[in-house]
Amino acid sequence: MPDHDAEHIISELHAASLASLEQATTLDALEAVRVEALGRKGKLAEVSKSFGKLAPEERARVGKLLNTVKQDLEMRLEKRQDALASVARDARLESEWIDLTAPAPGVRPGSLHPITQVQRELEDLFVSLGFAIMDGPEVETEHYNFDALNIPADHPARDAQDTFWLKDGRLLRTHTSPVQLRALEKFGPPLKMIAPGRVFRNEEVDASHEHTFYQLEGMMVDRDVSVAHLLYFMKTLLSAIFHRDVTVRLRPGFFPFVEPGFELDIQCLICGGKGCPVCKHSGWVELLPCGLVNPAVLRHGGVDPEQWSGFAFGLGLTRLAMMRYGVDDIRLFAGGDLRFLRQF
Ligand code: FA5
Repeated sequence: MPDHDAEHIISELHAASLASLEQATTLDALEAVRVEALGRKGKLAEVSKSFGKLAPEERARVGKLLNTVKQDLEMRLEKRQDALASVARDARLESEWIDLTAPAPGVRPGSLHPITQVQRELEDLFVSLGFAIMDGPEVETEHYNFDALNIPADHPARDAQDTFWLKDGRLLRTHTSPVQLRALEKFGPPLKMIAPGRVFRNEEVDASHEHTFYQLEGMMVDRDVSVAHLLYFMKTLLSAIFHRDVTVRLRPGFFPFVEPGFELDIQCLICGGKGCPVCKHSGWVELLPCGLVNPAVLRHGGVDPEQWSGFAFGLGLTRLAMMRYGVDDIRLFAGGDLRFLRQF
């Protein structure tokens, strides 16, 4: 092989290798270029094999050229490798970037219990109507829970509200009505108040009955309070909670602490009135017993019934939450099952 041929081939290999080097966009592709040009079985190695046939002075010249080309290629490969490595590093950093200030994943915000949600909505509503929010003890005396509400020891109404007694004669309150008396004694008329809270009954648990549940008591005592006032507030309450028309029925109801007394029932929203375990197959759910405060109760509270009159109601808050959210078993509320609670 004549030396100028050898020089020509080397120059061409040089140019071709530089072109492939420029085109290589990944470290792998660059490595392939290196192996092809400079590897043990690469193109330059192949050319140098044919040196044996050259005259010694030509061999020296071509050998020098070959070394220069090798060095040049090595230098450029290294540069290109650095550049590609830094691009690859940037891309990796970009893809692995995390925002250390972002809230930790996996912690989901909690939510209020559905009964608390309904209770708070009602509190907001009644506060906007000028009612005060009051509280009473869950461990009550027989006097406030029964006697002062016109339910003496031998009255059959006590059977409907069987409860848990403490050894000292006190009891777990069966309803929120004792707060009526406590409020009258403490503040006197005129008075507008609600008293949400937990109540207890010693009774068989089923789809719509718990031994521990929530009620919301309400009372307004003023001059000439009538059934018309009572109905206005009951309607306002129901439309605020359900945001839609619900079918209700009003029927006479007996409670010793009201006169006249009513039961305000709501058509069952679980079955649409067709009948189900929640409404005991009647199509109606007892929700809102109410009436005009019995003069005997006003007297017990130190209020003159000749001067003042009032209405009172005892909303079944847990049942209301059932109707509002379409919960078909009351036991779910206290069951602590997060799959249930997370829906609210
Ligand atoms: C009372 O407790 C009266 N204190 C209500 C009242 C207040 C009447 C003021 C007049 C004036 P009753 O026992 O019906 O009434 O209970 C009231 C509501 O509590 C019922 O309508 C029902 O919605 C709910 N309730 C009663 N028992 C249970 C129970 N075991 N589980 C869940 N909710 C119940």
